[in-house]
Amino acid sequence: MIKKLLIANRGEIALRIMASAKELGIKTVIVYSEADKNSMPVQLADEAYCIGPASPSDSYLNIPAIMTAAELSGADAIHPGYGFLSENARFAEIVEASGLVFIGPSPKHIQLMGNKQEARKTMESLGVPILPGSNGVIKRIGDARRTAEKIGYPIILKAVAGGGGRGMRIINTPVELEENFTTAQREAYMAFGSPDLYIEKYIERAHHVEVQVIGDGKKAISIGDRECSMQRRHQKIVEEAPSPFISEETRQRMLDVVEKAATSLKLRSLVTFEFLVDQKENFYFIEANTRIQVEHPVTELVTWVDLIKEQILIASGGKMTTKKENLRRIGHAIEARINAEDPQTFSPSPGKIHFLFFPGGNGIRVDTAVFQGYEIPPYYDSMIAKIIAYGRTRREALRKLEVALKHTSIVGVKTNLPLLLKLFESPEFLSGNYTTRFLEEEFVW
Ligand code: MV4
Repeated sequence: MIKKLLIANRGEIALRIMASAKELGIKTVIVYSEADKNSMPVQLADEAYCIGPASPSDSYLNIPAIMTAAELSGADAIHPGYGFLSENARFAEIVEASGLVFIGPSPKHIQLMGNKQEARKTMESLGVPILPGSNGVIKRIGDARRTAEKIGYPIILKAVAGGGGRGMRIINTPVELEENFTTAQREAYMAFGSPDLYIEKYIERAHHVEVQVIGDGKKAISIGDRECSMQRRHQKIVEEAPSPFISEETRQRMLDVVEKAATSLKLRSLVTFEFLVDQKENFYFIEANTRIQVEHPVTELVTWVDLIKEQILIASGGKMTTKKENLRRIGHAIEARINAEDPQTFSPSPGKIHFLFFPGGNGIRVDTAVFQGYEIPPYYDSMIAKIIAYGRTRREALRKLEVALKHTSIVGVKTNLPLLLKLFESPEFLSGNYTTRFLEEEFVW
């Protein structure tokens, strides 16, 4: 059993991990940057180690500093949270080579899913539908031309080492392909250290639906789906469980095909499988994430599975406490991400929080690490809280969420609260049939 857990992250997810660890009687160690010395995770952890200056590359991505803190503290496991080192296979390897437990999938699985073309090929071989596209890595423009002619325009160029929407280019014509291919390779090389690209048929009006898998290395279970189409520049702002768009029949087919593939792969810990779903409810695997995700609470609320606790128990060598026979999905959950940003321009709005209030109430969960008097540092992402509502129906969850947002008060920094409230009045959101284009291209307020 794990006795002492080092949390290599910050903010709300550091607190969320700490809560499950403490519930299990595990001591907690936090590592923090100079900019986070007055943070809530530092206050609440049993031990805290400063690992460097504010810049992520000097602290939360600084593997030697984190490993030193692990050694000094006597921690026997590391949880990476999301972002930072969470999907770094080399980090997972180093942790394991040091005799510590890495809380997450095996380094091999992190590596496999980090190569988006390998992941695509692997899923296809396991019977998961993928979009028409390249069979391997596209190295030369000639291969790109041939693939594009075969599958037809529009196509999308993606970086093999990319993911999460970074380094993608939509290509509508052969001329655009000629104009963009080399630049896309160069950009991929600059951003991800590899110029390798792959091609997929581009689907225009898609839903982004993902499936949460939990596995113990022997058996994997699909525990539920999430609708994640409400996003801007690949930052999700609202997530729901279950997806209000897909039918029960589509959902069941998606969960089943993912569960079979994940079991074949002998996945351990948590993995999320992302799909694009078109208007006819055809679904296509696009990528898999080998970390706990920001939006995990909506799945926790409808399934009653404590995802972090499961991660810790599985990593401790125990088995999943989740049993497929006992798994239930009841009701509906909606999460709104509160960002410290200008709601018009979306530019970050760091600074001091002079007054802060979050409501509670039936079916309301608030995951946050901010408090009155806290100064939001400018070095990290702008998400400062997640308000999640749970109800028997989507309507009920939405009403509860609207009331909770209206009762929220954050003074001192700009937030996206006004945008969220307007969004929840829009007919498109109310209908549940909104695509990834909605927030960026269709919503006016
Ligand atoms: C796509 C796509 C359409 N066709 N792939 C975005 C997140 C990343 N995981 C994959 N993403 C997409 N992949 C194919 N073949 C549409 C998206 C997409 C998107 C693309 C451009 C601009 C905004 C977008 C928002 C969500 C999803």
